[in-house]
Amino acid sequence: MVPEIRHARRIRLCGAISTPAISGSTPGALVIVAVVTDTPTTGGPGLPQERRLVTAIPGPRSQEKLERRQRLVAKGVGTTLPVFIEAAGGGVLVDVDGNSLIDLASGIAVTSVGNSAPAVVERVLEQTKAFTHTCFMVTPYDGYVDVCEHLAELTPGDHEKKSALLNSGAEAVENAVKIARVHTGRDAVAVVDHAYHGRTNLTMAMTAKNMPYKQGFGPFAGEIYRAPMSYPFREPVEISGEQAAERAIDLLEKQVGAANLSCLVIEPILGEGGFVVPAEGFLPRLKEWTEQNGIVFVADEIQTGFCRTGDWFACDHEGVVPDLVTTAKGIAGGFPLAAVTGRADIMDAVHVGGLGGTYGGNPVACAAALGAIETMREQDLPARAREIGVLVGERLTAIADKHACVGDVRGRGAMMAVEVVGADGRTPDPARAGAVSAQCHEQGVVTLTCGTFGNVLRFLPPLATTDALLTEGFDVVSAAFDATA
Ligand code: PLZ
Repeated sequence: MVPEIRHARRIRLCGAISTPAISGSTPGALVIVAVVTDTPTTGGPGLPQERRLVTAIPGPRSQEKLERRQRLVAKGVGTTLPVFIEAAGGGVLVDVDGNSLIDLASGIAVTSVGNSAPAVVERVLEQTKAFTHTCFMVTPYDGYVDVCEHLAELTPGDHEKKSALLNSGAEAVENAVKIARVHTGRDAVAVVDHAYHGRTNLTMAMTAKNMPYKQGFGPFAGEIYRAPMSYPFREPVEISGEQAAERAIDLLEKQVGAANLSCLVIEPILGEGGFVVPAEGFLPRLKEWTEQNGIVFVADEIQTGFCRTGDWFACDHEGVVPDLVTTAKGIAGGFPLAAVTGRADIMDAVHVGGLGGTYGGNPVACAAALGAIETMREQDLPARAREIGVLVGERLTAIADKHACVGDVRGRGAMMAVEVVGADGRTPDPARAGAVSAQCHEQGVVTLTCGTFGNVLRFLPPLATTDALLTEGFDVVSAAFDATA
């Protein structure tokens, strides 16, 4: 008799034995011993790398859990794709109904090395067994200093560097501003249009978009000034990167005064703001101007950093060497870790005890970062991001050729996007972008939107994904554009 396996997901094969160990079976027959278990499937790269839909999205088990989530979790915490995840690895997420989804989001640019990457898991387990916390400010440990050593080596520039480790991207940005203010003795902070820097009070003020990040949460921190960004697709007339930089500089000089600015904080490619790639020359000119005026240039590489754009850092592309760099997300394969890294003299401007926090540079998060960085180095993930960029770029260009609603294809490496517009080729069409994304979700592909106007579909696959998954994923994206036409 062949047993029917209804919920393969929940059956773990424990081994095969030869009878007569089990009474009543034919001596010598092979008996497969299986145990039904609630233990979740192990994630990591060993998971079958496939899209598999066995229920509607969300499936019944996810729906049950969503009802519970709604009862217990604050409404303000949103959900992009309402399935509960049980295991993930490589380029897929597996939900509690047994659906395997193609991941084109990496938990917002975090799991670049893949979910449960072996080197991350191994080091985390080892560290967890040794000790989980001391607070680095109370009694130090090697992992923290090791991460700082990697950061000094990998971030742009070969000058002497130091780092401080924190828990989240927003916290890293806040600390960069604190450091720049002490170093310069100035208050004002310059940011750009469409910027995203976080959800804490200071970083909300630095973030451009009101809904959902700022609405009702004021009053915001003062002394934040916003300059125009280089946004090639939306320039009324085409201007060069240098010209766009002069426009920003002129505004800051007239409205703030260079001598009052402590720092300019900028994402080298805007993330939440719409994957806006500034025109070439924009960043180098801004860097030059900050140097001339004693302003600290802070590159927010929280989304772009750690191989995402095909270099270790997006600033590398044009050889821009920031004074300070903020990192988070991809640094630790999914563990909460963030950093400010920069010129030793600037970092050391702050008095002893002025920087820190209970968990900043937690030993387990540091172990995860060491595993993630080791993986990026060994597998040359910047090169993999460039390969992904070629594949995804070709697919998106093909979609743009077919659908006039794609006004712009942009990005770099494994950080690519399309901007969706109306019939005039310009008016943002967030409804269409949302419909395409929703269709992808229904078909088992995890996509995200972004942009000040909500009309940008962005793609951030794990660098650990396969070409086959990317190809299938973009078949689905392409079909979603057809279906919503
Ligand atoms: N700087 C450039 O991309 C985080 C935000 C998701 P935290 N981006 C994802 C959301 O809706 O909250 C981000 C970023 C850049 C800073 C941050 C903030 O990083 O780790 O989310 O605090």
